[in-house]
Amino acid sequence: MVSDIFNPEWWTEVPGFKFQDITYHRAKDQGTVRIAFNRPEVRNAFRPQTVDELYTALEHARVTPDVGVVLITGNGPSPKDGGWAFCSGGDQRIRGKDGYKYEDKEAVGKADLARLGRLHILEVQRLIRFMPKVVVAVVPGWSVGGGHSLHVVCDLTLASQEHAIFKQTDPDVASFDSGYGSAYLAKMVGQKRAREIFFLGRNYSAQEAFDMGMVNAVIPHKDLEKVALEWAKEMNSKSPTAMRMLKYGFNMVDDGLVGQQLFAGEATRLAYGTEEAVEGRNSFVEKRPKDFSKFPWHY
Ligand code: S0N
Repeated sequence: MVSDIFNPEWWTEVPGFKFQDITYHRAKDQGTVRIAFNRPEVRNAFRPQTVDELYTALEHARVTPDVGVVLITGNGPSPKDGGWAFCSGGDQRIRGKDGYKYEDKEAVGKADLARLGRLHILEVQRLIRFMPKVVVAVVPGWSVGGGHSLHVVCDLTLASQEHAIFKQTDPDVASFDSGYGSAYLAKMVGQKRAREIFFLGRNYSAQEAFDMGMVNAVIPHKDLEKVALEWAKEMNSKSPTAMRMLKYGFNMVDDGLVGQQLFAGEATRLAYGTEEAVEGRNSFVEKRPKDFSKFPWHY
């Protein structure tokens, strides 16, 4: 699978998975993984299976201790017309019916009611947002609808100068991401711009998206993969603890008590490594009075 944005010599397939709708690779020389939508013939639209696979790969990256950076991108070009895409959102031929074709009325009665109409792409958004690693959207083409919201929720976005186009079609197809996709976007580009993006649904180039503040860098298409790996390598060289405390610090102001919980969880993990915490635990286990007298009340 050689392409302008994928040089197989730089990557190894992550073993143990049989994915159909995505590809999952690890960089040969660093703790970076690449998860790519692999449905270029439909501009990398996601169906329920795609979302399940994406979640599985992201969760694997989350729990792999020597992975610090996750690149999410879209394979291409389309075999039909050569078009490039990051992701065009939910597959509109299969929507709200948990994989059953919209027009297949017979199938509706047979669907698993527990999963019917499940918007589990939102679970993917939360995993990206809450995982203590840096997640980068590498946008080689269209980033549309739910695919636009995915780039918004990622920590950083790198975009192809020639082919990236950002567009929000949600109200055209009667869907609405009223969470991170819109409200968090407004934090990024401002209220008026965010409302324009959703209410008019126009196309924005990589440069326009950069000027608005929702893209970190505009990169010549042929260099997109190389530059993404350079950014990832630089971030992977930093202190993992500092990076995750920073990510949770950035998130906390917008994530309410869940944001506070994640930040506090990391703080607790750090505190457990101190002698003071060891004294607290040991005094209980050894059934003796606790003695915190040697630990100062810092000022
Ligand atoms: C991406 C666009 C702008 C590209 O336009 P372009 O370059 O002119 O190409 P096309 O000829 O339009 O497309 C090429 C082929 O790809 C198919 N295709 C493209 N996007 C989709 C899609 N999202 N779903 C299914 N097929 C898609 C085209 O049909 C075409 O196929 P052929 O060659 O066979 O004709 C343009 O394609 C576009 O506007 N696409 C639709 C974008 C869109 O509205 N997306 C949905 C937005 N909403 C969401 O994402 C919300 C999430 C959601 O829907 C959902 C997700 C999971 C579970 C449930 C839901 C739910 O809401 O119920």
